[in-house]
Amino acid sequence: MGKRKNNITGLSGLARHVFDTTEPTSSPGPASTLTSQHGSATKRVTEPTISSETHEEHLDTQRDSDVLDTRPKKKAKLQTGLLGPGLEKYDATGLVPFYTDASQVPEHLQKYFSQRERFFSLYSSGCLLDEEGWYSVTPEAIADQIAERCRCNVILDAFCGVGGNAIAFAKTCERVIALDVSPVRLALARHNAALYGVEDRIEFILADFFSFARTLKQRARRKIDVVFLSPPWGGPSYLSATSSVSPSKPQTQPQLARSASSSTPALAPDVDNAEETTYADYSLEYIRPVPGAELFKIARGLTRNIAYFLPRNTSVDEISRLVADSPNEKVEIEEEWMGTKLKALTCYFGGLVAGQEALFNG
Ligand code: MGP
Repeated sequence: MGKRKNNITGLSGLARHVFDTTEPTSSPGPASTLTSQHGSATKRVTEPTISSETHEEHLDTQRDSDVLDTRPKKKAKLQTGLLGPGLEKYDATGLVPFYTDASQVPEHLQKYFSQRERFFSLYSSGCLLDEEGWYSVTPEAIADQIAERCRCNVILDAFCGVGGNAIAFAKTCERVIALDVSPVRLALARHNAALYGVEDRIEFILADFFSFARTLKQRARRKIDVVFLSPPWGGPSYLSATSSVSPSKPQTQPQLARSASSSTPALAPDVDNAEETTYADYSLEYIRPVPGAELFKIARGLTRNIAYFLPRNTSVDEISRLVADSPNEKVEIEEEWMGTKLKALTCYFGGLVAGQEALFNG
């Protein structure tokens, strides 16, 4: 990936977070091992604005509990579930395989299985992932970092998947609304949240973000402080995605220089990684189910405060153009590193940007 400029209009800076990952399957270090060129965002915990009456019965959506209740033969599995006594109603054991050994894992998922404890430090206690979850879940240390930046009252996780981010948000936010269009993934997310003991802070809603956002705007009954967008990037081959918009071809060039922050954890030198394959820019057009700029616009209809989780090779020009209609607004791009590998970018907008906190309630 080429060097990312930070002098493009609308960009305030480039932060870099490095997580020590010398041991592929070891648990990520505690949050205190994170390093940043920027300080953490100010805490913004306000009084809850949601009353129990403002529930989704008015929304054009279906709660996951309705879905779970309709699943047949669930009770038979509850006795032997991974969650154990007391958590049977959240237990999704049997919906997907729980792999305990690499020999059980299909070839195409092997590289993800080897990172299982990076994804969920409690993996071995019984975390469950479906195929899409394996290749798209946010590693726990990164999810925790993003959640710290997004600390607020109510956060909407628009594409919750198997729950990696929602679980992290439950640690820093009063309330998490977690949406997904897949009843299976939603059940897995709730199962995983129960393993982490945070399921009661998350509302799992079977809904697509677009109809949910539309209904929410129409009813204006619920204030969302932050929207987190971690949409499908177009599958595991997103790095070489192509379309008529911007053809891409892998090329080789030196990897990006790493932050020299004094609190950066010591990393084992990785000679093999001195050069890494880089790819042409990823266009927001590749995002599914709607192009990324359109998705952003819908989210901004709910709040200015957006955290957008994007591929590491996303076009910085396109990111900066997202706020072209608000010329004084800055965007902050945070690089999420694990050891010597850049995993993804988190782009912060509105009051989530360091130095722009005044926009948070605006
Ligand atoms: P990756 O590049 O596919 O994995 O995804 P890895 O192991 O770095 O691959 P390698 O081939 O370079 O060794 C890196 C990270 O991006 C994953 O851990 C996920 O957090 C995230 N990610 C990957 N995909 C395909 C998606 C996606 O479609 N949507 C979202 N939201 N995140 C994704």
